Amino acid sequence: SHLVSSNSSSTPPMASSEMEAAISATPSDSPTIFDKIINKEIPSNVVYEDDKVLAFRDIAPQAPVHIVLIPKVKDGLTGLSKAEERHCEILGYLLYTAKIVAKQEGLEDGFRIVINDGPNGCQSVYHLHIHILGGRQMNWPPG
Ligand code: TR5
Repeated sequence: SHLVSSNSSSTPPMASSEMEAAISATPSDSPTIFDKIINKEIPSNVVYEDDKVLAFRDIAPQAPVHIVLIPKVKDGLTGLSKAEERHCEILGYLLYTAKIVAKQEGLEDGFRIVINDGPNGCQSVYHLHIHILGGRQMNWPPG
């Protein structure tokens, strides 16, 4: 017979914070928090919306203006590294919309666009998104 325990492997149990980090660091095509934001199940501070994209203020802003811009339909685009030729139209539209949002936010002195991809890119939400950062002098190189 074999013993059954809640932790039958030799790996020590994970703390819930480690579990969360591991889950968010694991690229997956599962629904993310952004689906709930798109569906208005979770409130967000929307700054731009149309039929294809949604832009809202980042909950943990890294600059005076920090906006997250996402496609409403993920279509497998968990991140830029998963882009296929069929995504070219929405990818172009996202960049164009980033410019519209930057202008709307008064970032005429310049701004920074960031797409984090995968664990090394520090991506935490696996639904493609463009960060729009501005309102201060940005640094180069980035961290
Ligand atoms: O780290 P990456 O590049 O994947 O960017 C994900 C971004 O989503 C981070 O800058 C987070 O601060 C942001 N984020 C995460 C949540 C969230 C959010 N922005 C607005 N509202 C949010 N809600 C309600 N929940 C989040 N978990």
